[in-house]
Amino acid sequence: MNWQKRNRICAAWLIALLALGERVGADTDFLPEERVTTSDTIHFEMSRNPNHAMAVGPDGAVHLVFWSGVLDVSPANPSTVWYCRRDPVSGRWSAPEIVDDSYTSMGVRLGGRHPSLALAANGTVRVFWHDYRHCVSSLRWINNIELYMDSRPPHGSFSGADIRLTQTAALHDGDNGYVPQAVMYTNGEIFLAWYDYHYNRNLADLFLAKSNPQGDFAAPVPLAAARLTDVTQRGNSISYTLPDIAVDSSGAVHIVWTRDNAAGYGVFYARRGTTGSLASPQMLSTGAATFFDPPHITCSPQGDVFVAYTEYGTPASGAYVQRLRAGWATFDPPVKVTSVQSNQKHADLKTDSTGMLHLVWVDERTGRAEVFYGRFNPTTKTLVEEIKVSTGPSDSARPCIALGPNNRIHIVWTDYRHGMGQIYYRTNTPRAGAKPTWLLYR
Ligand SMILES: [Ca+2]
Ligand SMILES: [Ca+2]
Repeated sequence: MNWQKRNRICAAWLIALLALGERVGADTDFLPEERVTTSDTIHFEMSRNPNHAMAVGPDGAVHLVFWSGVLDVSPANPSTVWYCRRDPVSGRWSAPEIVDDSYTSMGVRLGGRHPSLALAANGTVRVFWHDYRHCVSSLRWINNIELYMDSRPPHGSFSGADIRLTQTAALHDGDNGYVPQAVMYTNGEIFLAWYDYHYNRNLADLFLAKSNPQGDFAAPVPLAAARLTDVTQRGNSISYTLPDIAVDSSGAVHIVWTRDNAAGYGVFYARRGTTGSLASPQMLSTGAATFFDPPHITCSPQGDVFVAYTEYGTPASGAYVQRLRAGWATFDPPVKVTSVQSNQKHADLKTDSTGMLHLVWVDERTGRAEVFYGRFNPTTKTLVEEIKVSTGPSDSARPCIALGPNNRIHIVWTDYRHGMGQIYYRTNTPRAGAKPTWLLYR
């Protein structure tokens, strides 16, 4: 072989390697994983929908909420809502702080679960969760679950006096509100969505409350005014659960949700205008999302809405994205995020200032459930970068992605490598390019 031919072959190999690197992602700029929780004897996990469990401030500090507990809440096995902060200079995580002061009137701890948070421009963190403290033993501690909030001023701590957001007393024994999702609007108002069985013991409806620009809610929230859907208007037939919300620049709220545990698949979407009521729900998929893997939503600065969900099928379940272009009434057809044929689930997503999508999901292509990150171009409908984020050797679940200053990508998830669930985190070195969406609003 002459040297020219050898050089051509080498060049071809180099180009192929570079192309491969482009396709599968240059993970060289990702820093090592960081373990956030360090107790092997406590089971920690991210919220059922962790889309709003992490926020990154303009200083680069990461604010994170999660919870611990077992399957059923009881005095013997209370739950706990936790908060951690990652210092932007040292890169160190704070020791977890307990957020919920969840005690019955008899002083028995029961706890809260499935938290979300909102980060104000002044650095105040507000945490929202559903809380068991008003439940009673004779009804198995699940008869009156209410929404609570607590706040942490910058450089301060959470209070001992949590704020009770819902205060309802139905005649039935399942007057429960669940999994509040908080989103901050540009003027400081916080939108809070949840599902609640107050009006029907067996069929939940969707609710939405809004704070004032200081982040304070009417407490208790007037439930009738917050009600978005009415189960009697859909024939008392479908339980709506696990809403996720995104707020566009006009203040319109975009909502996705799914069904309850017994009802199977379904991805629903509806828009709530700034003054009106909820538009008629659209069903985006009849074979996607479940009560244990609800859909996620985000809104780009261009006004496009993106929904991510798991489509269940054979031979494998896939992570899909659907786009609603700004001002359009119907979504584009769903697009599979990756062409790899493996089981995928738990997709979460954010957009940057250019409208590029940044996704995380759980993927079983390695034989176990691992967290993957992908950058997705919604114009060409292609994945331009793909990186395996978690490094095993056990399963991972429910990742959440946030974008921060200097194009830092922040990813957090539940990881089972220590037996009990633990919270893991990974970020990258600063990148050039697009800004995270929220910087546009400042
Ligand atoms: Ca507290
Ligand atoms: Ca209640």
